[in-house]
Parts: sequence; structure tokens; C-alpha cells
Amino acid sequence: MRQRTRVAIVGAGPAGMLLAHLLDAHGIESVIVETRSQAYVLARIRAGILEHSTVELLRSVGLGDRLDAEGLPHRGIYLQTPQERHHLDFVDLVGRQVWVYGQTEVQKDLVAARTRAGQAVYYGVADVELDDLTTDRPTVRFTDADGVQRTLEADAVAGCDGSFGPSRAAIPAAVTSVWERTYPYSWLGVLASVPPSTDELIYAWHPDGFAMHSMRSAQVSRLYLQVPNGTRVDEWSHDRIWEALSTRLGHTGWELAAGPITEAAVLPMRSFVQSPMRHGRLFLAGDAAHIVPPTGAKGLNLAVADVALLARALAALLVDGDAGPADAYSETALRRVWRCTHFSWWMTSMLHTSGDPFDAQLQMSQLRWLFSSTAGATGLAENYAGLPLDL
Ligand code: FAS
Ligand code: PHB
Repeated sequence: MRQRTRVAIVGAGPAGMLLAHLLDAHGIESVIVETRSQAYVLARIRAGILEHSTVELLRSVGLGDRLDAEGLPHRGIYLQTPQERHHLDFVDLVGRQVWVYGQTEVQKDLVAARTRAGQAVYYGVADVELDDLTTDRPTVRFTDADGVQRTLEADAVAGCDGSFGPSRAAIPAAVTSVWERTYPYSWLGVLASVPPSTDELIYAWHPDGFAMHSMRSAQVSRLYLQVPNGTRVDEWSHDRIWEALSTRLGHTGWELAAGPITEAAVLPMRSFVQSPMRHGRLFLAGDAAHIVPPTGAKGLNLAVADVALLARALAALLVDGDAGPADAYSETALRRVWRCTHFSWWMTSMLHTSGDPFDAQLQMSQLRWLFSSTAGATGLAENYAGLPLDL
């Protein structure tokens, strides 16, 4: 069965859903295809921090109400070693801040908005294939949840299908460059029904390994521990998790409150960038084009930056007949991708123990510099709170 649309979007995660919302604001109709169910996509526990620009963008397109009512504005973060804890105040340093508002909440707001708008989304699809990408009539073929073979005929295809979707591989290897780094450690992430023991996030260097205290609300804590690659969740009892968190986050006169752990998972740490992010009428956005280790809180925010740029490029191409922004999309997007890739690598390399005593000295030196130098702290603040969108 053939169906016509302006933009075929592969993937209904934050990148795909926000792109559809932004295109709609330009009067551009789209159809989204998604392998998983809506409930599955909504339930995935992922990012927790929204950059200043992400919040500004979401507000500007009518997606800020619940964020403003339930999100937690944070002025900065704490960095610590076993000897000292320092607060970096991003508002004082760069006049920008961040918000704690889980990716699951962003996804809920996107699903609600797109449902109200009557967005066409095929959930539970299979056998997705992208064809004729170098023509001005690209197609996306798939089997829908009822087993019907369907073909979307579009003017453009947006590959928003994350790190395991088909879009990335649809760009010929002969024109593709890939950079990748796998880190020698992973994160054990837990969600706990206990009020956070801190007002703002704590990133802690400790000889036993990195730990972080984040949160999702005044009642729910989100915490992470550095663990060796290959760690299985069942190797860590909840008592062992709380003991390690208490040790690594420990600070004079401060105590970590423990509580019921409701979700635990091991997350691998990887940097990945693919260039170009455009091939003919296929445009990649979000994790389909790049992956960052979560230490810099950049993954979701980069996906937002990509689709903000892509929506404007597609509007210029499909509404105004101006191919310039679409031709510049990949190069422009990759500038921010590499800035965030470097920052995420830097935060990861500075805070995670490798067992190498030389590394440990370099890490201590970097942290002491950040504790004592306004210039150093400003550099971190500028990157963590996020640079203005390069639109
Ligand atoms: P997503 O992966 O969110 O969405 C892609 C969608 O495409 C998925 O719904 C998938 O089912 C669908 N898809 C895949 N193949 C398809 C196909 N063949 N056809 C149709 N659809 C297909 N970032 C942070 O900033 N902080 C964090 O703490 C953090 N934690 C993370 C934990 C995990 C386990 C993972 C995997 C990522 C984490 N991230 C984190 C990064 C994450 O938030 C991503 O940056 C964000 O989800 C990117 O959004 P999308 O690009 O939409 O990709
Ligand atoms: C989270 O709350 O999940 C979170 C926060 C900051 C990070 C990574 C994850 O750097």
C-alpha cells in the first residue's frame, strides 16, 4: 500500500517526535514509523538533564508547560574528590542554567502534543527499508503492525532511529567517515524511591570509581556508579549499591539517604560520530548520527539541537525551494556534535578511575584547577549548560 507524505521520519524517540512537531509548525506534514510500541518508548529510562537552549526551544513550540510546572531548575553542579566538594554556579559563571526533567517526561509531552495534532505514527513496524535516497522522491518501505506491506513516498527522509536503526547504514560506506571510542568502564544506573540527598547533581571522583547523584523529582533519586565493562546487574545487591554510593559520594558532614531501588541497569560508555549526516534526501539526527558517554548530559540535548536545525533546513528546501540550509545541515550540525563529543569525553576521562596512577594525578590536577580557577569553571559551565543553538 503506497502513501504520500512530505517527510518520512524513522524513529519515534525524542528526535523523531520533536522533528515532526517542528515541521508541523512550518506547515510540513510527516509520517513516523517506529519498531517499538508507544508504551515501550515512553517507559525507557534515559536522560535527565535539559540544557538552557533545549528548554527555551521546547517552551517556544508549546512544550514547556509541564516542564515549567514539574521540572527542577538547577543553577549548577557539585564536583568533588574525597577531600573536597565544590559547587559550580553556571548562572553566576555564564548566565545560563539547566533543568532536571527526565527524557520520559519530554517523550510524554511530545506524544501528547503529536496525538492532539493528529500525527501519523506507525508503531510496531518491521522490515524498514530506505530506498531512492539520491532522488527527490525517496521511499521508506515497512511492514505495519497488522502485517500490511506499506511504502511511504516522501520528499525527504529523517533518520531518527538511534544507534541501532537502518538509517545510519543507508549512507554508503564509500562516502562515510566514522569515529568511535569504547570506554573501559560502564555505568550502573539506579532509580530509587527516596528523596535526593542533594539540591543539585554531584559528580564525584573516587579511587574506587566514579559516582553521581542525580534525581528525577523531590521524591525520586537517580544515581550512577562506575563499574567494569561486562558487569551484570545481578552482581550488585541493593545493599552493595548503596554502600558503594555512600563511600564514593561521601563528604564530611553529609549523609546519603538510601531507599527502595525500583530500576537498575548497566549502561555501556561509548563515543561515536558518523559523517556526513546527510546523503541525498536522507538526513540523520540524534543518536542515529552520534553517541556520547552520558557524563556530559549531552545525548538528548544534541538530538534536540539536530532536529531544530533540520526542521529549518527542510522548511527552506520544501517550502521556499532554498537548498542552502539543507546543503549546510551536516557541516553545521557536526560542529556542535564535535563540541559536545569533546566535552563528554573530557568529563568522562576526568572523573572515571582507570587504575593508572599517572591518570589519577592528571585528574586531580584538572579538578583542583576547576575548584580554584574561574576561567576553568567557566569553560565547564559554558559546555554543560550548553551553547546557544547555531540556527
Ligand atoms: P532514541 O534511541 O531515543 O530513539 C530512536 C528510536 O528509533 C527508538 O524508539 C527506536 O525504537 C527506533 N528505531 C530503531 N530502529 C528502528 C527501525 N528499524 N525502524 C523504526 N524505528 C526504529 N543521554 C543523556 O543525556 N543522559 C543520560 O543519562 C542518558 N542515558 C541513556 C541510557 C541509555 C540506556 C541509552 C540507550 C541512552 C542514554 N542517553 C542519555 C542518550 C539518550 O538519551 C539519547 O541521546 C536520546 O534517546 C536520543 O534520542 P533519539 O536520537 O531520538 O534516539
Ligand atoms: C541523569 O539524571 O540521568 C543524568 C544526569 C546527568 C548526567 C547523566 C545522567 O551527566
